[in-house]
Amino acid sequence: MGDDPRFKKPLHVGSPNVGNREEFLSRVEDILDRNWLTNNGPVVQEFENKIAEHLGVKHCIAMCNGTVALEIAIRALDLKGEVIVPSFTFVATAHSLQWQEIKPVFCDIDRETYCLDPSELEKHITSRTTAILGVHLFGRPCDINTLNDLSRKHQLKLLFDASHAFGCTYQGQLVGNFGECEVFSFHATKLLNTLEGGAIVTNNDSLAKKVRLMKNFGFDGLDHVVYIGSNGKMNEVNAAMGLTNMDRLDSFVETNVRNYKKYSEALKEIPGIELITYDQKELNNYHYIVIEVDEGMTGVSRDLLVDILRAENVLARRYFYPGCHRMEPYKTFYPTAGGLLPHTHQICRKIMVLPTGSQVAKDDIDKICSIIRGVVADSKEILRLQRERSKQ
Ligand code: T4K
Repeated sequence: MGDDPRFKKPLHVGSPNVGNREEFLSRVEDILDRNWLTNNGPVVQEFENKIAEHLGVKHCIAMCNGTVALEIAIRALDLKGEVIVPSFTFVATAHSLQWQEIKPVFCDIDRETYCLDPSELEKHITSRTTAILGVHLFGRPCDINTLNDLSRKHQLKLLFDASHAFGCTYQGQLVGNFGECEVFSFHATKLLNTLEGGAIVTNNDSLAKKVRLMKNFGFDGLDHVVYIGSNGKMNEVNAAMGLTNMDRLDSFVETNVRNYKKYSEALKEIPGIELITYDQKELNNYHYIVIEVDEGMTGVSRDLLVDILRAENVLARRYFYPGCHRMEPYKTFYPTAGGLLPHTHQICRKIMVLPTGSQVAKDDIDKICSIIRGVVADSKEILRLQRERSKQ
């Protein structure tokens, strides 16, 4: 295996999907000819319209990245005090709150969906709670209806970090249409990439207007500032990459589905390895190949398996280990936050994400799965021998 030339070039999780190179370069040529590079240029406007139309949402405000988009959404919604979030997410979700001195209150996740567990949520609500920030992790949407009911009951704002869920539906409607607003990341590693980028999408006219001002320093016309603002603008080249990739979106998803089926077939016979499933009644982008490793059954820990794959040039990831509450500054600020997160702890220890996307060939998947199969078989044999020996 170590000599296989294909593995000289590592297989990454997060390898970018890039559409037609010529189309992208021609768009960049146009941008340079026009000499309009940023500040709400025509390519950004076209990209925003395309995303809004695709999602069936009234407003899309493109941003420089998902983290700044989250920060601006939180600011525009006037959130304060405490906001309930999962700990099991990329740390940017928590940072976007703490950055503005809002306390992220970590709530446990549902064992099946890995999203906020609504039945755990009410125990975290205090007089200081202003919102619920759900994350549609790995493209599997939160229990949006129940979160909606809870937010209404307790008069909280509800918004979503939809970074992983572009092209996914909840009860037949595309993610992007829920809560006060939803935030996408278009980072290079996402299904739809603009190199770096993100967006706030919303059906709320006044929120959209505020967000537009806030991402441009609060300028409402020349020399006239109405809010404290930041610089969250997407530039023209990022939008050109976004438009180019939107043209290939269907083929990216088709490849992901094909890869998912291949993994599913190749992994199904391996005891203790379980590939997460996606609801067949909904659309999903299948952008994440996530497996749970049951150490009791495989005889090998998730971490050892990650290391072995790495030694074979397969760069699997332990997303989102160890959970935000065990990272700084959260573990210092909120040392008891882990007390109510049993599912978070369990899932953090078990899961890993495997490479997929348009850079991953069918043969690569066979190789990756055969490494996993081999490791599990070997460790079972070692365990058997150890047991036999201890009986002697
Ligand atoms: N909320 C959620 C739930 C998120 O997942 C994210 C981002 C955000 C919010 C914030 O959105 P942004 O502000 O980023 O737009 C990566 C990404 O940088 C990050 O965007 C993403 N989540 C997170 C899940 O993954 P790292 O620290 O793991 O990045 P890194 O450099 O280790 O790269 C990840 C993998 O991708 C590696 O295997 C290498 C591969 N890769 C990466 C890049 C940039 C490539 O093959 N080519 C590339 O160009 O965070």
